[in-house]
Amino acid sequence: MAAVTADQTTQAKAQGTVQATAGGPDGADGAQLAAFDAAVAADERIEPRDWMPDAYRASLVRQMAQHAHSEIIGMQPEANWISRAPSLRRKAILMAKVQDEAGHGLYLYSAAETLGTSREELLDKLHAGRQRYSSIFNYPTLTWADVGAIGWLVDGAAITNQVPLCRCSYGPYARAMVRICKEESFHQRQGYELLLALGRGTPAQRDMAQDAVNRWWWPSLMMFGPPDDASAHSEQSMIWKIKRHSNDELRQRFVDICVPQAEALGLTLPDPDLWWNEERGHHDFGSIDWTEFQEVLKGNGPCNEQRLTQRRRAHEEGAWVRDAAAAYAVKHHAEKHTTPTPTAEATA
Ligand code: FAQ
Repeated sequence: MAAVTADQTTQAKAQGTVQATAGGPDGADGAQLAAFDAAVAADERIEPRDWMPDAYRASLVRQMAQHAHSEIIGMQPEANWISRAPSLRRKAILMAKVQDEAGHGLYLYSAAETLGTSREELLDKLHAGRQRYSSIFNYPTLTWADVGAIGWLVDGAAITNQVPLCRCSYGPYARAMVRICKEESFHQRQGYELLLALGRGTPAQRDMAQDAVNRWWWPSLMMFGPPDDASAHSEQSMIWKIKRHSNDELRQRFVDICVPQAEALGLTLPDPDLWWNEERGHHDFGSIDWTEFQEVLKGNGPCNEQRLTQRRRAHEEGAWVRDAAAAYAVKHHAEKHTTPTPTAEATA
């Protein structure tokens, strides 16, 4: 965060682009808060050692944890198909994708660590059901075409949501997102290409692709979060430039992107109310079942229990790997810091 002038702060506040927080919360003096507000207003990055309001830090940890957990829980539905991929080529691609998701989790847990929260602590909260992961991963993958639908729609929704996060005000999160988005683009294309292959296949393969799209379409729209008027965090997150667009704006963007892609795939989207609104310059679409969304968030989705049970089991079964890595680190550290006994030759 570069030094800011009082003028910049005043100007930003006049434009209404910063949250003017009265007094000195979080033990900050007015100058620290003004510097933070002005840096955000000037589109500068907040870095780990910069002063930041406690609420900003907490909101970032909340969102980044939810995001990191989504990446690693999101490995499960697709991993279900690795052993049943229809060819060696498809299996290699799917394995690479699932490994990428693990990597995304690592980048995000590491980025969250820069805010003073350890990966262990976040994982404990996930396993105890005290932190969320994306609703989308509580749906089952019933056929091979679901791998294509996840790539096209779920990764597609993820990119739409995450490209603006590359401009997030918090430096480590924004930088992690640049790499993640590049990889997500590959994921989206593999899903699209998979569905294209099925769409050009036998009638049974086309039906399987259509059925997968029918099941994944609405849950994908729910990935963007509740409607703006019910989104608890959007307003403040946008003031802080953690989020750059509202949930509904991004959802609309995603629908507009998907409609021509579905046409190119020869598939339909399961929404009779979907039509081009010339006046708005966007597609109108039908109402989302927010009751279903809330039920999934409460833990009552088709796979919530299965996903958490599997995650806890994987964590327990991986304990020996963590123990071995920790023991190696201690040994390596000790070797590096032990002064070697001087040899007779060296002391001569
Ligand atoms: N599912 O006030 P808002 C991926 C929660 S990664 C579950 O609108 P916010 C890659 C929200 O956390 C997919 N919970 O919240 C991949 C909050 O709960 P809290 C994940 C949801 O933060 C592909 C409450 O509702 N992507 O797909 C959902 O401003 C294939 C109120 O909501 C990210 O996490 C939901 N759909 O906006 C991996 C991106 N929506 O904390 C593997 C980063 C909302 O009060 C395989 N996250 N909630 O208890 C974000 O951009 C935001 O956090 C939103 C929600 C947009 C998800």
